[in-house]
Amino acid sequence: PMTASARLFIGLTPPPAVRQQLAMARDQAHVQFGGKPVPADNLHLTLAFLGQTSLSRLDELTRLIDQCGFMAMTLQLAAIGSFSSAKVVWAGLAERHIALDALAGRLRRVLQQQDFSVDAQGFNAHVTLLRKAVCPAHTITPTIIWRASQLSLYESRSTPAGVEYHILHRLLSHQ
Ligand code: 2AM
Repeated sequence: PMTASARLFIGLTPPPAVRQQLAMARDQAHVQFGGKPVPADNLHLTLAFLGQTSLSRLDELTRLIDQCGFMAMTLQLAAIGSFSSAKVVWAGLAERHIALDALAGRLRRVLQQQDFSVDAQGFNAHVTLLRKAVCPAHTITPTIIWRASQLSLYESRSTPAGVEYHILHRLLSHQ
């Protein structure tokens, strides 16, 4: 029989207050750069993109996430930039974040070891704010302080109304 699959990725989920600040930064960027604003509900920071994955591996994936040693961390988003090739405008970190890079590295390594497909392009921390837009130069935005305490396994679904993300599993860290 055919096993169902889904488009999956793992990311950090902002708490409501941070989501709201990201939405404000998005709106400001939209005024400046145009494009298509990402719905507030969809704002997140991807750690690893798996793509189409068999749902028969969901339990395995859940366990792997629970065992990746996730600890809450504080992120400071202070830059607006873009990937001109992908035509997305994003909010990015003020500076490199060792714990975040380490978390993404651990996740990606263990996913690869377990034969999940992980995007080949390296980890590049960003929160996509606009699609079909570019910004000509990096700019600075009022700093958004994000206490990141939720790691989520997301399913991305295409619907006629646009992309919807569904959280299939979440790991919370309080410390
Ligand atoms: P983006 O926001 O920069 O487009 C769901 O699509 C999430 O997975 C988004 O954060 C998206 O990044 C990311 N994503 C989609 N396709 C990807 C790919 N091939 N490689 C890496 N990340 C990808």
